[in-house]
Amino acid sequence: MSSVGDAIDTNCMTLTRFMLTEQRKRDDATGELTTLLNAICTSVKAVGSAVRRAGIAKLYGIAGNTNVQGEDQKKLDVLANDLFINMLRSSYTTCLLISEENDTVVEIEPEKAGKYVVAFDPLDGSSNIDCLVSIGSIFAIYRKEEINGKIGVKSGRSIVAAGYSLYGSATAIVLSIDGSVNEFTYDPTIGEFILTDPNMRVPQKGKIYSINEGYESQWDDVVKEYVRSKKYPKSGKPYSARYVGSMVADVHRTIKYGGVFLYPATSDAKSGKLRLLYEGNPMAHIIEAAGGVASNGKIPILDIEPKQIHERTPVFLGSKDDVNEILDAYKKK
Ligand code: P6P
Repeated sequence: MSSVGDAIDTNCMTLTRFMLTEQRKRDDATGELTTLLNAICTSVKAVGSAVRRAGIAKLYGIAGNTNVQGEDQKKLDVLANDLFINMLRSSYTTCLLISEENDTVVEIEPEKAGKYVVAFDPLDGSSNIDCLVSIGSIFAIYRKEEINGKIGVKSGRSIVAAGYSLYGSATAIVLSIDGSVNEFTYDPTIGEFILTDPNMRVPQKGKIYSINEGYESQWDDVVKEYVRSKKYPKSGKPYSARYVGSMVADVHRTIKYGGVFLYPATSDAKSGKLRLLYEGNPMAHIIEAAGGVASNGKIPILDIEPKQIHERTPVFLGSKDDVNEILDAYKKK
């Protein structure tokens, strides 16, 4: 530890050091991914600062327009989206960007193009912004592939790295890369993300279920019976119910404590609400790397081959035993 006690760890493992160490492990590494992740870190620091100042800087409220999802764009949504696009474009590491806030893909000009496709939700859970509930940014970095003569992604299996930032009681980034999941917490005194939870693992089984019970009347029978069995177990104690309504917060808790997060199809939303490329896939990549399961109810989310950039998918993710209990119920149907 440093000579000045615990005040400053003079050998702290920063996200940048972590990425450089990971980069050195691969002979084919060019440093582009490290540069790309540094650009994402800059975006996250800036978004985090805006989120924490929103009330003072009058950034609450809507920007007065709607996004492709038909949702009111909050001022912070627009700010976060501009930050991510500008930082990613100027990193010279991306060739195509897919944002929840943009109707169509953002093609990077050839002189700035790199080898990655990045899909992101710049500020997820923004309906929670004005009431100070945790929100986050979600991203997936895909190897670019040529599909029918155009740059695209075949499935979540093309993901090289994925992560989310959580603007909660602290600002943290959780990153899955090379089969491991690590949490870095932002230290504003030195302006760096510090490794705080190395090699995160989802508990094999949990005691929490997380779903918006307001839609119970719209669930299929499997989901209805599963949730009922957690509330009225044949033996043992009932599960706890926890639902923030901000995917990043609900998934982060699920990784830390175990259990299951469900956003199933409903009679109103036949494919569920969550988007595949920049919500389902990145979270599935993280959950699988941490030893959990992430499925659409039939197949692993990462195996889904997208047909269009904003398509949605049902999401069942979390502890292996808990998610497999739901999948087994679907198989018996
Ligand atoms: P509902 C936030 O708007 C979001 O996209 C996810 O972060 C969250 O998991 C989900 O929607 C909440 O949706 O229908 O429960 O409000």
